Amino acid sequence: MFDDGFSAEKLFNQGYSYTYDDVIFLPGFIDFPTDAVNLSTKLSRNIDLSIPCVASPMDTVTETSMAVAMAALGGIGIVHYNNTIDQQVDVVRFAKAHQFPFVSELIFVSPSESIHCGDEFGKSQTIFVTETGRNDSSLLGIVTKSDWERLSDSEKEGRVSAYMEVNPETLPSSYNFKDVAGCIASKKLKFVPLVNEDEQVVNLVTADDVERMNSLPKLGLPSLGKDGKFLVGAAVGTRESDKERLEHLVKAGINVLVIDSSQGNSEYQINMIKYVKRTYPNLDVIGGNVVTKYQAANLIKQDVDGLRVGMGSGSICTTQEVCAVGRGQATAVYKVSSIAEQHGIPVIADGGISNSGHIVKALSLGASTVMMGSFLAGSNEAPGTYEYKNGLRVKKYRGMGSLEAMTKGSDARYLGDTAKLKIAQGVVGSVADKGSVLKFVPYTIQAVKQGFQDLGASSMQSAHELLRSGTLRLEVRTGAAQVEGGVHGLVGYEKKYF
Ligand code: NAD
Ligand code: CPR
Repeated sequence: MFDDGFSAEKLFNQGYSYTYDDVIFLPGFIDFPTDAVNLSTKLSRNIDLSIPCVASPMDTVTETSMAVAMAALGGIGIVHYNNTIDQQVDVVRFAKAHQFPFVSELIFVSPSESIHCGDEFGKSQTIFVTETGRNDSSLLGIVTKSDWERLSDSEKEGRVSAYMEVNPETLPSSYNFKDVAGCIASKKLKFVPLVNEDEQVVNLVTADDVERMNSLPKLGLPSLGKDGKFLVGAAVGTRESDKERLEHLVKAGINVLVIDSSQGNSEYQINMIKYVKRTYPNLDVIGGNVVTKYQAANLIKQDVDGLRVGMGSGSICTTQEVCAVGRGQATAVYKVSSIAEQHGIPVIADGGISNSGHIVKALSLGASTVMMGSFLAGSNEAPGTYEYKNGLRVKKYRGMGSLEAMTKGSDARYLGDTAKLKIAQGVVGSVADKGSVLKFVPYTIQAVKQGFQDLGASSMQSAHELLRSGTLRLEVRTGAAQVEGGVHGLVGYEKKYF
């Protein structure tokens, strides 16, 4: 081998804490096309994914739409727990009831209710009528906004049962996208509700959805469980009350559990892992967060099925500033994966991903997946609505330990039930509109494949072999090298990736 660059082992043992941007890989040898790169991977010991992407358990990132879209893409979403048990369970149930990535807002009323104004129709322009006024009973009728607008004022005052359309056209929720699209086209429908075997509405597909879907890149292999339903993960904390939450999540069918903490090497987490392993031996448990070999070893001893790596690397994070603990993410991923790999435990590189190059770096430094917050938060599928800030269309994105998120629901979890002094470890901000994850994630994955090809890695396994054998060579970039590595010296430019 030529004496050029450094092996990861040498580079990461010099006393520096490196971030993704600090390091750069030297190219390898290409003997396969980009499309031959296989990025299928493991989230945890028993959960396989066809793309290495995970949506973070944050309340501005992962609820139903995101969980469904990520699973449809071949990744996975981890549903956050900054809400009531019922709300988290509903998100999981609802996500698992989907066959493909359309998640219209579903609005229900009971037959005796009235509709007072057009805003009640929400974005989907349709209201479903069921006996209970919720999605847990069978469909009795529907009211569309356009039909409702044609009613006289006195009719609008009346009960919906007086004017709802009964026996609307529906399709079974087991239909695949092609079947649904075919029915919408052949019957010239504007929309069609999809119902389960109990006649409960689980999805609404519009003609616009079909058109949008047809314009997106073709989806690869979705993430499905043995029951043929989308894989969905959920996060819980390490409090006593999280055991009850977990019981309901398991009943709702979660496929994997993430135990959520910024510092996972604690007796609280170890006790929780022991409890989960004892109570739900078939459920994969991901522990974390950790950034050192010592932390990782303690969780590995408890037989975790995956490790989540990152402390202070998140875009909304102030942990390193407030608490003076953490680690540069490139170093953290390399160090933890060095020990996790010896035990066959996949590593999730969590936080600090802002472009496809960061994903290439995380995976080549030993991670099996990346967990993303800000990268996904500006998408159509993230919770919340778009607003305008300085002429830019943005969505809110906040840290789970920001004052705002803590006030919303996690006070007890974060501060101790009686704590009076709130110390935030994150901020509230916003991120630019990125469109649908169904569009930009496939492009991102294609870019990651190009990075792998440049390195000479045709799969996750071969990337990890290049790393461990010392064939992967890398260097630290000086400040000037980082400037040179970005666009520079132009008066103005527009950055478009696809
Ligand atoms: P946490 O629940 O792990 O810890 C909050 C506090 O509660 C800590 O002081 C902890 O020691 C304590 N605690 C936990 N379980 C306990 C128990 N059973 N009994 C008594 N005390 C207990 O949450 P966190 O680490 O503060 O993180 C909050 C959220 O913010 C999470 O979603 C986390 O992912 C996110 N966060 C992440 C990072 C990061 O760098 N990755 C940093 C800060 C916050
Ligand atoms: P980005 O993808 O936005 O860089 O980081 C997302 C990750 O940040 C989350 O998956 C989580 O680990 C971490 N995180 C969430 N809330 C946080 C707060 Cl308040 N502080 C520090 N890190 C946080």
